[in-house]
Amino acid sequence: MKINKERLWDRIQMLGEIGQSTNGGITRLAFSKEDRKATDLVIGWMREAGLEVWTDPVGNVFGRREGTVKGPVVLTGSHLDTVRNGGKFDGAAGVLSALEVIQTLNDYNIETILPIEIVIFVNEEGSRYAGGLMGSMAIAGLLPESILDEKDNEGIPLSTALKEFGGMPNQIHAAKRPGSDFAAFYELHIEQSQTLEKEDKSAGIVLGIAGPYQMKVIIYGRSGHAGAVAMNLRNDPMVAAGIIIQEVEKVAKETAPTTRGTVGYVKAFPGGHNVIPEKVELTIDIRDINEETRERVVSRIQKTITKICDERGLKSETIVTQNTPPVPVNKETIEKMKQIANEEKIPFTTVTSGAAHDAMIMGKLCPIGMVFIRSINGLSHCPEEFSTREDLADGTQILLHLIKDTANPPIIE
Ligand code: HGY
Ligand code: MN
Ligand code: MN
Repeated sequence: MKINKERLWDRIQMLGEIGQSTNGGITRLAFSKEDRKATDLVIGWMREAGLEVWTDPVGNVFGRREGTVKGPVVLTGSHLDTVRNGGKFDGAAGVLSALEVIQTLNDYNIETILPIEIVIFVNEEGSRYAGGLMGSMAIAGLLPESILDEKDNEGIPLSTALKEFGGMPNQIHAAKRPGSDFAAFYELHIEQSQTLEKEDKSAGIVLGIAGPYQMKVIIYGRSGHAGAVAMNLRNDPMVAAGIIIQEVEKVAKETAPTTRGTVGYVKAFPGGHNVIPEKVELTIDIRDINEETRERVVSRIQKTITKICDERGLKSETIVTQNTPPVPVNKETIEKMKQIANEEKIPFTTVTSGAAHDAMIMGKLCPIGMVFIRSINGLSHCPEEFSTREDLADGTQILLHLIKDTANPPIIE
């Protein structure tokens, strides 16, 4: 049984046109019109595949293929929202490979005992509204009510954007589903790093997912004239931000090969070339596959922030926007995936994921599995993000058998 790699590849290309800018970068921010357009395109394909389709109150879309019994579902999928100026494979590959699995089972007239559902999680990236992993957090019942008041750069509250997208902001807790609904959750995703390329393998079997700890730090200083205020009279938050940014890199480099520290966003207020800023806002993203290591890094950086601000007569405020612990994949699923890859003669290796995924949250409800496909030059979250049609087909072939076998559990007489 082989998936239809041309159909899958054509869909990736069609979807990749939505939100694409002239430089080839894709911007499909959560709940935007581009996000809506991409979601509607996939809903149309889901319906063509005979799936029963519905949307939950936070905007997650589900497509269901019945089994021969009313049992727990095998859930599979990913996200369609992107970062700003991102690529066409991050998230989309997981949604469309899941759909390809359904179409292939249909093409071969294969029934399964358990039902299968595809999911499109909303706001995985947290690029427009801080946090991310929103759709899976809602399903797991972990979404804080406060997220509705989050504002984007234009000052639009998430609740307004969600309503326009077709969600129901006043019923977000109704998106919660019990773990008993699910037999397992499987996600195909691009690797977004270079292990598979360096080892010349098309597929990666994920052993565990590093957990992101993200915070927004606001440093308050004293604004003033860039020419008039003498250097020794300044309380300049921008200089403090610069020292903190260097410290994030230094601590991450010194700690462990799996530790990551990133400052992806800095914003000065009022932001004039001849004005000492009144305040500076920056985001800090710390990750590691080991939670204790990650906690150590976070606490070192928080101490540095306090020390630098005290020394320079500044005030600071830290808001934690995401704190998801690292998640291991269970051994049984890993062995099953290895067996499938060997049977399908697909070159694979085992990897850990530095990037976060909805599978981390779903791992609180049911067993999870992730299959990675090779990212050319390890690039992602940029227009150069690329995976080949063959690698996408190989990863989907593993996903196909993983889903089929899980949805056809051995009947115990
Ligand atoms: O940030 C991440 O790891 C994911 O791309 N949202
Ligand atoms: Mn991403
Ligand atoms: Mn992703």
